[in-house]
Amino acid sequence: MLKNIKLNMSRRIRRTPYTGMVEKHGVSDFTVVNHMLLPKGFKNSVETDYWHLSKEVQIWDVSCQRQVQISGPDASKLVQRLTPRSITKMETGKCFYIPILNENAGMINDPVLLKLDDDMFWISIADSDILLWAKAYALGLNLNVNIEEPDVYPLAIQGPKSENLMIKVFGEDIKKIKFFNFRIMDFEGTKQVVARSGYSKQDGFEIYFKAYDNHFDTTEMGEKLWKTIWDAGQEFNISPGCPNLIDRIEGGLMSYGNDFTNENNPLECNLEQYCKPEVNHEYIGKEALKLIQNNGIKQKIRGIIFEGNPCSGIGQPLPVLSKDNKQIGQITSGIYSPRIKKNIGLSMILKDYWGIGESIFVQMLDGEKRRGTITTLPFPK
Ligand code: THG
Repeated sequence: MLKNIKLNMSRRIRRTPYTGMVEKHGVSDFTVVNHMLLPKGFKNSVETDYWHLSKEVQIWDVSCQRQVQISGPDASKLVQRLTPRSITKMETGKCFYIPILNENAGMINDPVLLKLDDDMFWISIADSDILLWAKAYALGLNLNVNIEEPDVYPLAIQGPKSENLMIKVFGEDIKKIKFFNFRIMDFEGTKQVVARSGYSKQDGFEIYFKAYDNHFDTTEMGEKLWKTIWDAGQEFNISPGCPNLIDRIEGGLMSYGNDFTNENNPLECNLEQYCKPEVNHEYIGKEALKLIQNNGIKQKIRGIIFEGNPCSGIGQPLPVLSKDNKQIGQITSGIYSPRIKKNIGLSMILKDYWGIGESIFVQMLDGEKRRGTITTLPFPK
């Protein structure tokens, strides 16, 4: 296993307008998502950050949530072809969580879709290259669209005090933004997309920061936004943060590439509510998904609570075993929950064993077997 070995930085690993700020705040680790840096930790432990996130407010550089902008006369036609979720009734100002499938109904992304106008969408992607996928498909279909990755750098403000902080910076209209909706808000004379959303189970917002005019330098303006929020956040005990593993797992928020891959279909990922069999529109993977919908699935993502010493986050999947020692799945994200006071994990589990309350064993990297139980997602409060 790799330990304490540095990852070399290069131009291919893109910095964000806020990277300088997170470095000043003492970032300790990064990961790379969509070829861009994502902070993974600061000075405090994941557990300290977890408690802070659940009580206060944090500022996160989630610029790696890249936008695939689809605009033009055929924009909605293309977007609809990319997902089983119907966008017929989607209004401007809405955010939709959408599965994107390949031709075998394998998941290739689980982004948030924003409708900016009837002919303008942003697909806020997880870690896979949807830009090329969408471009190739549009070329093949000869659609009249423009597809690009705009200079948009999402900044997340998460935690129960996020609303009061955002009101201080953007005004009372912040209160009018409902969950998974966005509004255009003013910052220093620029128009910014501000959504009530984020990769945590706390209240929170995402500012899809863009330095619209060419006369604004993106990094300068981004740092200004960060500093403005940071200064306003002092009275709310703001701290720098990042998507928190404990909060994410407790909340059952899945991570593409970790908890599921293109080997998995959306039903295995508990996304059936976005894959209604009765929709009329064509989309990539429809035939394959129909077969799966008719035949049923063999495995799905469940929660697991397991015993033993607090687990500090797992670097590779851990086998899940039945009572008679057969491998029945694997934990793909796991950590100790200080609230549940047990280790918890997200895991893909075979059908015969996915019943709630089923007793299982988790095999640690050193071979130790620990008792565990299958639970619902999100984890019980
Ligand atoms: N915000 C934005 N873009 C993103 C993410 C994000 N892109 C990558 C990644 N995260 C995509 N994955 C998710 C997963 C879950 C949610 C959002 C993005 C999420 N789900 C809610 C839930 O499960 O409770 C609600 C979903 C719904 O309304 O249907 O928030 O975080 N911009």
